[in-house]
Amino acid sequence: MHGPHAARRQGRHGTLGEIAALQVSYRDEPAQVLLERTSTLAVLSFGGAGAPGSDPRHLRVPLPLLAGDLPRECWSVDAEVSSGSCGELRWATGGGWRFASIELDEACADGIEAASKRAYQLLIEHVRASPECHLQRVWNYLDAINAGAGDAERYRLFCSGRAQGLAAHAVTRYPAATAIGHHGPRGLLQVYALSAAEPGVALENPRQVSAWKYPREYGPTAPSFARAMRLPNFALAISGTAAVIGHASHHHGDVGAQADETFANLGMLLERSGLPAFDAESPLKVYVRHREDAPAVRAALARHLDPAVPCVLLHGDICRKELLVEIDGWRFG
Ligand code: 3EB
Repeated sequence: MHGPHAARRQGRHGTLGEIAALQVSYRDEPAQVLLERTSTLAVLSFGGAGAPGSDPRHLRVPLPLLAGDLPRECWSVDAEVSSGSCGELRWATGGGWRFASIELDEACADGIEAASKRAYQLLIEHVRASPECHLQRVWNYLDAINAGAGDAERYRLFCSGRAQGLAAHAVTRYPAATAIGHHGPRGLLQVYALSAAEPGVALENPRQVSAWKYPREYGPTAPSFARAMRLPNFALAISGTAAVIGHASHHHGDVGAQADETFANLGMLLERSGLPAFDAESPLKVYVRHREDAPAVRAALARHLDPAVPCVLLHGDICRKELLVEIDGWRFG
């Protein structure tokens, strides 16, 4: 076995023998070319255009790129990958890692709350029954995320459904997560996840109240996620991070200042993990609410990041109306 992260497997304790190296990168190759490789665990094609692929490893994410960035994210493992599907759930596994995705049509699932509950029940059921039974990281994309007033806001309903789905399986150790609004097909709920054969270690941010402890003003059900997850290969999987200090959103109407605050939050997560700054092996996804904010966001990235850090800017809505930018990503190495 070889690859840049291979040495990690000899790691700090003896239980990591089955976890192969995992790499995540943004790519220009057609999905077909990436999927030909048996080491490819997942391919996420941004923009969502085209027919759904037949390969369970391929997911079309309905968030458009904001010009110029590489159109696909590829997860590859230092192992042979197998894949399949079972109803609405599609999966791939190799090297102690598992990619699982579910797409539901809310119209067939009695609305966003019921659809979210169902997605999480199916996801947890599948992951728990597999050798890669430790859920590490989940992405959630739903449309019209900020539609609905007060507690009827769709994001809040999503949070309630997610919590019910997790509670149905008595999940109390939350994964790292992202929840973003898409402008794609109406009623499409997309949930995809990474799980592993070994547990990760969840990490919180001392600058922020833990999401599951958010006060009542943000909705009847606090969001069920950890700020980051130290994966069993010691990489850090970072949740969607925005300009939230304590539990409050800061810098209303100022996307540049929100991006700066987001980097302060990201910096704290790195510091708490004992990890150096983001580098060429730290792919980041930057979600931007308004297309016209892209230049200001790029300027903020240039202020905070080494130019070697791989970034993609995606057009998507952040789960609180006043938040204009959110960043998630990985720090390997
Ligand atoms: C925040 O800090 C911003 O509901 O899964 C970030 C990451 C946010 C994940 C989720 C929400 C979620 O609360 C919003």
